[in-house]
Amino acid sequence: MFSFVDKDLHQIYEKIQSNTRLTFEDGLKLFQSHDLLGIGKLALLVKEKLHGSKVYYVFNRHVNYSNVCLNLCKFCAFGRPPGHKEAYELSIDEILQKLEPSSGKIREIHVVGGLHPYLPYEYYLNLLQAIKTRFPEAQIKAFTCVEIDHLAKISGKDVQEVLLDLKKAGLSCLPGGGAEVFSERIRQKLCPQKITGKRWLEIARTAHKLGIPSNATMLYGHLETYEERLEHLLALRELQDETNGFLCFIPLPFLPQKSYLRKEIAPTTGFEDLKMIAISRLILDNFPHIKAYWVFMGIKLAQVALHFGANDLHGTVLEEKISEFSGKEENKALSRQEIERLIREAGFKPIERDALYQEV
Ligand code: V47
Repeated sequence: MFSFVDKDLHQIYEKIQSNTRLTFEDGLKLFQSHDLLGIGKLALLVKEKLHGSKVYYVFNRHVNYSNVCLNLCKFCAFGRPPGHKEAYELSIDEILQKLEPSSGKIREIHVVGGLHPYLPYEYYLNLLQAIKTRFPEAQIKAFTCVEIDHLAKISGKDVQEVLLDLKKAGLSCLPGGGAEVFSERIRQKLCPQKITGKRWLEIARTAHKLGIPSNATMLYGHLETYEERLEHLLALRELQDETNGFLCFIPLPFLPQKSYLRKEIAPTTGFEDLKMIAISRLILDNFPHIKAYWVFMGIKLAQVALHFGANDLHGTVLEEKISEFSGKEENKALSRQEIERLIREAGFKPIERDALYQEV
């Protein structure tokens, strides 16, 4: 029997022991509690039930093909309007060259960018085909639901047709970006041009029904309330009940340093980041994996998060432009040895995976 500083956590412990689903109210109690170690203990219990001592990572690379974006969300320091002096778009050859230097077999290539007004539909299909031809062993995780909506617009096709075209060109799964917080109130304030939360969920549903799994994220630590975080998590849990197509959930701490909001919003604290990981593990009982994304969280805190419910440390990376533009002073890459050491020193067993969480 566990003992908790916050006595309210006993009830939640009992629910977890009896596999009773946590409610919105339970989630609120968890967010309002300061018993971080108690919440962490609960999340670790769930994680160990699901994965024993395994912690996953992937030998991967990121490709941010362009920062030109029509949406220009207030939280994003990466996007630039068309014609801006810092705007860029990479040719397919440039992308292949960037992926070339590799000290191991790349298993996942993560491709995302802004909503570019002029790149033609064929660019995206040719990009997938070219990557797949050059790196046949790598699975391609590309284009968030927001980009899929954009591709439907520029091609005049519906979302289902676009997803089938992309799948044929080599797509394995979708990354979890663009979800932000589903709350309309927040979207109106931070990203009024972006697709709604409802549309994001609808596109994820369509992908899952076509056999394309996806990840999900939540951007937290800006203007949202705990209630809005919970609504977001519960909407994901509900869709997962229906499709079982989500692989992984990734809470993304807002990095305000270079965004429009830097003067209004302070960065999240380590306490809040660990709580967010743990509560995600507890509420999302039907999600197989919770990722501690070291690129945004920082390597040291991501390692500690493995004791707070996270069972995935993402990957080796090399270059990732969203965090770089956002001012995150972090390593750009981790070697396989470094990732494995972080996992082992935390007391877990490192398991290399592919984009679909198959062990390699
Ligand atoms: O959708 C943008 C976020 C996301 C900022 O699926 C910011 O495995 C913090 O989704 N501060 C893209 N966050 C990243 C993403 C992701 C990352 C790693 C793994 C996976 C996966 C997905 O980054 C965007 C947005 O929510 N973002 N700007 C910022 N200043």
